[in-house]
Amino acid sequence: MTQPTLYYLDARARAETIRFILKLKGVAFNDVRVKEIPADLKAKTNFGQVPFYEDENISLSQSLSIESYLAEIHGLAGNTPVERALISQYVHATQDVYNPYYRANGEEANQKFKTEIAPKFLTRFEQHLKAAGGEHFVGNRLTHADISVFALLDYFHQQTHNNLLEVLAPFTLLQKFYDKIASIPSIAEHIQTRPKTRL
Ligand SMILES: N[C@@H](CCC(=O)N[C@@H](CS)C(=O)NCC(=O)O)C(=O)O
Repeated sequence: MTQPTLYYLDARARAETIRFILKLKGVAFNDVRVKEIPADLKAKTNFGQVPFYEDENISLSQSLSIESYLAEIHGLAGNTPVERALISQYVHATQDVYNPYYRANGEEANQKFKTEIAPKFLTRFEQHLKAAGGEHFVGNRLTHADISVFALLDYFHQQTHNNLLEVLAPFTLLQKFYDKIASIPSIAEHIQTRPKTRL
């Protein structure tokens, strides 16, 4: 069996949840990181963008589609339509946090992100986690929703140049949730050994 290949920039950003899922499940993969997307890679992706994922069954673009596909084949998807819908809701909500951050251009936009946008979503994430029992967002086991929110919190942890960690300070339940998943050996090892990148 050939190893899957994930193509992305040399960054965490839109690829890190995919990497976390693969690492969590012990799937060996080629983690191809490019500085710029070369023309031959652009041509073979489905929309000219990365992340782009290939295995023996599929060539897939769109980060959330790749995550959902991997969640499905590695037992992190929901068991029922309701679970699947709730997982999708949390996964999409993370994008409503990342996207304004990626687009924040200048100090004013950055401050708005840190004082309004991020706290608004983190408050809701924490409330939902508490209502669900404090361990998992959906059901009573680890799912794609947990890995997705975990990856978002991890992103905040790594944005040291912008001190995003301070934004997480009031959210003690989310911090506990982060620490628990970060201590899973395969996840901890990935965090320790992955390339240190700005984004
Ligand atoms: N919605 C897409 C967005 C992908 C995306 O914007 N990728 C950027 C890198 S982060 C890219 O490939 N940009 C090059 C381009 O669009 O030409 C996803 O989530 O995968």
